Amino acid sequence: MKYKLLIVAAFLLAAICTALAQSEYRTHMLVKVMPDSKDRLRELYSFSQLDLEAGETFMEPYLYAYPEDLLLLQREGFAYEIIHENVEQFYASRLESPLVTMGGYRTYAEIVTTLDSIHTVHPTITTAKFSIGNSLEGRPMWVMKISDNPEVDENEAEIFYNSLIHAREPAGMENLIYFMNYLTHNYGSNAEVTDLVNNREMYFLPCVNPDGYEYNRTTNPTGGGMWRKNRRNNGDGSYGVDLNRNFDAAWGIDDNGSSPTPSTETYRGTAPFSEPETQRLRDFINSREFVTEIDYHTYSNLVLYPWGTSYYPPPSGNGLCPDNSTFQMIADSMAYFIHTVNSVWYSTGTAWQLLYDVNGGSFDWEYGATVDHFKVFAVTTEIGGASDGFWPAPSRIIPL
Ligand code: 0X9
Ligand code: CA
Ligand code: CA
Ligand code: ZN
Repeated sequence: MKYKLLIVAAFLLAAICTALAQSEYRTHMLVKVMPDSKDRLRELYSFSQLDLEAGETFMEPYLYAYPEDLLLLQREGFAYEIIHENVEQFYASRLESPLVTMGGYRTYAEIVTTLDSIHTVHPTITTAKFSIGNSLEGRPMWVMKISDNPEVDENEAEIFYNSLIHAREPAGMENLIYFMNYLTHNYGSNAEVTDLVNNREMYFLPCVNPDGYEYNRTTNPTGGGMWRKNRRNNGDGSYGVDLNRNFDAAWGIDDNGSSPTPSTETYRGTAPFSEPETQRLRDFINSREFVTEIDYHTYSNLVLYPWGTSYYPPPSGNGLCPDNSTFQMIADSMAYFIHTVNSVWYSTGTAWQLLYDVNGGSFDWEYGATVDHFKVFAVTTEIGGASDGFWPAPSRIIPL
């Protein structure tokens, strides 16, 4: 009898340990994968549990790997090379001293105080920050408008800037805040800036995914956290929905551009707009008249535009939107100006041409859902190169 109880207890303990192990943060290896042909590269990308990102070359992507991922590579016969045994530690080691919060990147709380201080110093061309609603865990999603007569809804083109939909991409947020500072500091002295502020209504949402970003601060307080999704408890021991797969645009049209598996990094959620964060974004966009939008991501040195998936619009489009040439012109001009600032040429194109298929992504809905709102010329910038990775050294923030 005692023996039986002991066995039951042991099983229970094992079950609890598994549950704990699944919800606990695990560090990643940075691994270069070397498939020897394009077919094998495609095969590699078909394993949706693998967190693959751009590498130094197209044929050799980087994998942010758990130990079991290496077993998969071995089983499938992919050559690979471990670059860092613990990429979080590597990121932390090149970030600033622990005395500076998050290795030189603003925390969520610091983003909030930054918005407050911009408004305090420039009250005539900014609104006070306002919330467009709360995240799943109840954190406000703060927005600030920059324009002349900021409290008045004027007849000026409206523009939307946002960042940190992916929690491990803080260089996008620093880029967005740099631009807010640039506009407010140079208003009245720089003619181009003054013209923009006088004749546009620019809205800034620096942190689309506060729960994921705060989670990274908890697990990796000095920076380098690799959490991407929101913090939805999926009920199977896994957490998080990829917010950039949760929009109502070709949502879940295949398992290539997003994943039905909750534990994967591109999990699309249980339904389009199932997540509070995407609902807030949707309602805010529907309440305004945006003509253009940028969402800042990292990394790969790209300017991307719709469509996200190669056979959009469904059921069998060719992946090019009706405004393809306009988008090309916008993206190429952006790439041109980026080059004048930092001497890096960004590649331009649709997500599926330059990266991989994305379904349920934000810009397809922003551009395509014209029953709900204006047609938004929405683009994604992927800032920085493979050596920058997700937490570039702080000395790289200004150049980026
Ligand atoms: O996969 C993504 O969501 C983006 N790349 S990232 O490495 N930052 O995760 C690309 C998104 C393309 N944009 C949209 N389809 N909206
Ligand atoms: Ca105005
Ligand atoms: Ca207006
Ligand atoms: Zn991203």
